[in-house]
Amino acid sequence: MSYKRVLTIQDISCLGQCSLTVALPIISACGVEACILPSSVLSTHTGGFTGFTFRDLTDDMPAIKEHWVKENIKFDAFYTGYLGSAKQIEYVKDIFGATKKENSIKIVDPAMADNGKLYTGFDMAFVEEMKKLCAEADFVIPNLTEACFLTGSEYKEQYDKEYIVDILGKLSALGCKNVIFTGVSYTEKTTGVVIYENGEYTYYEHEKLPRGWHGTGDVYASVFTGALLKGKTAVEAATLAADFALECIKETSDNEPDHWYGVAFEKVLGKLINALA
Ligand code: PXL
Repeated sequence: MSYKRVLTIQDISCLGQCSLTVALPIISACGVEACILPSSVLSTHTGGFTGFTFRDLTDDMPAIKEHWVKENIKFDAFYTGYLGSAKQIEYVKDIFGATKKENSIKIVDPAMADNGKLYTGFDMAFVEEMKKLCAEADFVIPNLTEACFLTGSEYKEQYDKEYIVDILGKLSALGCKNVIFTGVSYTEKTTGVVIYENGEYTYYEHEKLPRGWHGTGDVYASVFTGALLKGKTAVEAATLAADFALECIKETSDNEPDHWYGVAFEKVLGKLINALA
């Protein structure tokens, strides 16, 4: 498998163990070149901190793209996460168009919501733009809340497979080619991920831990991206990402329970490197 180059576009939360501070080390650990385009710089993430700073980098994006075009730089894959504004989504689409190769893979994590609610600072206008980005993607990686916002579905805490399949159908109707649906939980003690690839449903179920942690969606999407680019199938990459995210949560809850704002993924990164070596 040849050496691949991924461009990941999301924010830098200076402290917070999410977005680029997670994507860059994880994709690198997978043995894949990680190029970054910071969409914004925040002093911390927005989940639980107050008074954070926010520097919007939207206006820098067209010039960065132009420079890459001038240098004839192309990417094997794109992975987008938290984007700071609806306008950025438009620029991201321009960057896809200008720097893609014939077979570049587009992975979109519509990072905008969790636990039934949009994150601070997002609105329905942003959701509308995000739908358009998802329609261009080869893989969309939503959690249940994001999938509900994208499809106008009712958010439920308890549900069955029929409910999930209905949402998957609506995501396909939006234009999402393949969906890696995270946090799908059919029983009290289990959760898992649905891999919906070329219309085929595969479910990987694992134990559900009592406490959720911030940033695990970013850890998940980063491992999925790195493993896919390293040559794993979508099912293999999705499974590996689930196992690794679970490992990160266990490590944090067992040994760093006061470390509330993110998972201590660094402590288990060696296992990911070994899994992909
Ligand atoms: O993990 C998603 C994320 C990324 N970046 C910022 C966030 C969040 C979630 O709250 O606030 C800035």
